[in-house]
Amino acid sequence: KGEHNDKRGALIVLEGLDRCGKTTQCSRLVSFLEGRGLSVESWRFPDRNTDIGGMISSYLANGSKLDDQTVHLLFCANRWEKRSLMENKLRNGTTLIVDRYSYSGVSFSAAKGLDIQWCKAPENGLIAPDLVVFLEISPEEASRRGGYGTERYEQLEFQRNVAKHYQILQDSTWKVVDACLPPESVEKQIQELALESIQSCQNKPLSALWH
Ligand code: Z5A
Repeated sequence: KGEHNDKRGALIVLEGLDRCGKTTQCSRLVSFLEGRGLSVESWRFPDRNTDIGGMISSYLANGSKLDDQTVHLLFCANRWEKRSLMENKLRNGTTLIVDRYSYSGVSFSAAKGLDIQWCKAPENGLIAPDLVVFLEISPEEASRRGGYGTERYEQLEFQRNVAKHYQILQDSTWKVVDACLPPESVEKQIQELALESIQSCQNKPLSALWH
């Protein structure tokens, strides 16, 4: 199996409050890396294309009633159902740019009042990112951006609570980028961080959340 590890891809996750610009920056980063001839794919969680993703989507659109624990486990299961594909891609040298991951999973559920350790437990064993880019924006600033307020979690007080829990989860893989800078400047910083991570992950085996 060792030979697959020589040139593995990097797992790069973008996180942040709603409307911080993750989607914009994920697609810009993928184009940039493709332009450099790298093998790269754009992923996002929730992945709404699976059966579990469909249940999540309906919940987020206020179309179904589920208790908080159930919702938490659905989001987590949605990552687990993609875990082996994720591992294969990374081992085969494809870098994955992922819009939200377990940090969203824990921060959003803990913000509803669930115990943070309980929230982290089922995420144990998912692949640990090589780099988490946290796009920092205040909930107030985010709410002034386009399209805010249509889904279940898009309320100021709730986003403040999510922000608090994100802070608790910060670890050594995190790089914080000011999401209120012009998009081009955010983009440039993320490009540098991503290139550095793609380079340095070559010497590191894949590891698991959450030690
Ligand atoms: N959730 C959860 O509870 N548990 C989990 O495990 C996971 C997620 C994975 C849906 O996620 C919800 O699920 C989410 C968390 C929860 N709820 N909330 N809140 P989603 O990823 O499907 O949806 P989203 O977070 O709402 O993402 P989004 O709408 O795609 O927002 P975004 O990606 O961060 O931002 P954007 O679309 O790139 O940009 C937003 C606007 O800002 C847009 O008008 C841009 O033109 C503008 N923008 C972008 N960058 C800038 C800069 N630099 N300056 C000024 N304006 C900018």
